[in-house]
Amino acid sequence: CQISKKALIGFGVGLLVVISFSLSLEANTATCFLDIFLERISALMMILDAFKSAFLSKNPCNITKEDYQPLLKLDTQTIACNKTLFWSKLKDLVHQYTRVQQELFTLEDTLLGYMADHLTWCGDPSTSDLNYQSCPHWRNDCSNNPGSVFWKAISQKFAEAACGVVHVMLNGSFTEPFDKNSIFGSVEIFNLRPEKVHTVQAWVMQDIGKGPSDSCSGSSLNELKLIVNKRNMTFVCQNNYRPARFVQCV
Ligand code: 2NF
Repeated sequence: CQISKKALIGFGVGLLVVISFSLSLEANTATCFLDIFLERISALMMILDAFKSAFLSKNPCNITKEDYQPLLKLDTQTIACNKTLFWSKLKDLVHQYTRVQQELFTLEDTLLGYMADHLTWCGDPSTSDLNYQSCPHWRNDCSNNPGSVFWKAISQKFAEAACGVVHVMLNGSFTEPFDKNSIFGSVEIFNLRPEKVHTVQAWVMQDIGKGPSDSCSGSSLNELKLIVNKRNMTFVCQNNYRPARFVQCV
């Protein structure tokens, strides 16, 4: 959906909910509550300002990774080792799965990923306001649009921070579950740090009722295995990982 004033308010309210929740765990006096609340509001305002500064008043086809650096610097959230879950071509299932088992975290389970998921946004060089009319589509119009650059930048940071065993859920009902041109295949896999990540665990999930188009033994997964091994990490692959299969069946 196109970002609108409502979406921005939603973005702010969402952040406030996250802030208030963490606040409730920490503060047990009214004064402390107020201090922390004001501190978090100011953090929220800084995050919103950094987000808007990345693309407002700029050509929406000429956004760079550097435009989002101030925003990324404000994001200090970390995911524990062995808890990162990447995905490609399987958005609904992967998020149903993390909602149910709550052990692994996708990019959309982090603050920035959660806030931007499902949104489209851009600016216009002739005004300092959001463009409420139209934004370039990443596939049809231009690749350096605010959304694509944002997702690539935060995907890169998410991958660079991963450690231990990393997991990826791929769609075995596609002929190429591992797509070299996807963000997983072009950004995330190449930004894992072999000095911190020892194993890539792939789960290849087939749609219920559809035959497999590709599986762990297919050429697409073999291509992923070669990339992982070449980068000195171990590759492990499992078809239709049972805990995720149960979620698919619900
Ligand atoms: O919208 C998101 N939540 C999103 C967008 C882009 C990337 C999330 N990601 C992160 C996730 F955390 C995954 O680990 O990258 C990984 C998934 O991206 P993928 O490209 O490997 O997987 P797809 O299923 O092909 O795409 C996922 C979503 O991203 C959009 C696409 O329309 C789909 O909604 N998308 C893919 N490439 C781009 C791009 N270059 C894109 N949106 C903007 N620019």
